[in-house]
Amino acid sequence: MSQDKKLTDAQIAEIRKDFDFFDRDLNGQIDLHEFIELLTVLSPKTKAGNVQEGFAMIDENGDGFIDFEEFLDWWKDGWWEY
Ligand SMILES: [Ca+2]
Ligand SMILES: [Ca+2]
Repeated sequence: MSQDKKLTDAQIAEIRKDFDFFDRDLNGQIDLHEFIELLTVLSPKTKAGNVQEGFAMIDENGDGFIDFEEFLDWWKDGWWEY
């Protein structure tokens, strides 16, 4: 039942900043190692075993990287929201 939440440009810019922050090697994609760091910061309670599962869930096209679009979708879903 979740509505497709519209993000404002300002929100997208914020998310972009986070994405760039966690994209340590600045290749425009978040790999599994970068994702682990991200989770450590955003969601410290995540169990190690769930990391790969979570990564696979976000990596919609299954290429082994999270690109900004996939990251944005994940964000919109509010997976980590408190
Ligand atoms: Ca990267
Ligand atoms: Ca991907």
